[in-house]
Amino acid sequence: MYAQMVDTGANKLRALEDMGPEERAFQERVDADVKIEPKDWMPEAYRKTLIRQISQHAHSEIVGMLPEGNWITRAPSLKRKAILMAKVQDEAGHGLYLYAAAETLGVSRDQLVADLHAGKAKYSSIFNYPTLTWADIGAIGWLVDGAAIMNQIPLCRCSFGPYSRAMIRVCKEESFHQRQGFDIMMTLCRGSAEQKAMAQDALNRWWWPSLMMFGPPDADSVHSAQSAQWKIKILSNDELRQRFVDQTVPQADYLGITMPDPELKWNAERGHYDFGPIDWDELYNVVKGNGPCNRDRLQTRVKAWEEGAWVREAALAYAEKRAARAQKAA
Ligand code: BYC
Repeated sequence: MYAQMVDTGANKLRALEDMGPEERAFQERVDADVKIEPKDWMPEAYRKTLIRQISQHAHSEIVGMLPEGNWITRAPSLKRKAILMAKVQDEAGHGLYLYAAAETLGVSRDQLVADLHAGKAKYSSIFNYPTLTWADIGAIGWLVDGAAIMNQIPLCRCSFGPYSRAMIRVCKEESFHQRQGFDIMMTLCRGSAEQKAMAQDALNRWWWPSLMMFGPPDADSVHSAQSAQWKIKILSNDELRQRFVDQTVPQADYLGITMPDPELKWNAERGHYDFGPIDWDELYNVVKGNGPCNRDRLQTRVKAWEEGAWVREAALAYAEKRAARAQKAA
């Protein structure tokens, strides 16, 4: 599969015969689907790529709590409030597994968090859009968690053991998240004309940004070819995006709402939906920090970190006290 990416990708890959003995042995293990574990030899670039991707993924989970967190106090019933609280809490857990997986590569969580707060680290573009109505919470679960699962299922088979294992649990939880989002959309679409219009409006605003979550087109994806050779990426950005469109359009039909894309059409010859052009300038602009909520998201994270300093200090003091007591008793 990565031969296909080499044709379109920006990077040239190294052939096995050009590698030194350690690198060749590493690549042969990857090719044989043997997991790479933290203490195994690995190329420095593989380690750096994983730290980049896993930490961006962790930051996405943490920043991703904010758009939905905004609606916990405004959820329309106690049941919806409890469900949303549990979902947002799950996202925090995903962030923690992922920071822990990144730490196995020799980077500290404090450093990763400091980079996020300094605006140096990326996180998924999607979380820089506002949640204007309750229907947005439905659209996030249905589309954003749906896109996330599409991307994360192949990551369960990626070559790095701690990342692949974290993804298995994350995917199980994400599938509940996706269903709760679809359930919200379903309730709205079966409700009053006004509620259905809210669901349509949320779809209109979240559809294109959800397609952007899969990253730039393969031809412009700088990391794809190398990540495919290392089996960090099992499917390309465009393949995953197409699968997501094919899976989601019938779900919108079932809900009785329409994707905001006049060019969307089933192509019987390809066996896939054709869809209109994506505004890549919008993605690059949001990733550069100019999305509708980038500044607000970072400020909120930094404030939460500063205001939580006393909790971290107390937890550390307690752990030290317990360790000292245990040592004395021993
Ligand atoms: N947004 O060469 P490419 C969730 C960057 S959270 C921002 O294709 P790669 C949830 C990319 O990082 C789930 N940046 O890169 C949580 C790279 O920049 P750098 C989030 C993007 O890594 C709460 C550059 O563009 N999922 O489910 O091969 C509530 C070139 O791209 C984006 C993950 O994080 C973007 N959309 O492929 C609800 C999945 N796209 O690093 C839900 C893990 C691209 O060179 N990550 N960039 O400065 C991946 O699978 C891959 O990193 C990507 C990009 C497919 C995203």
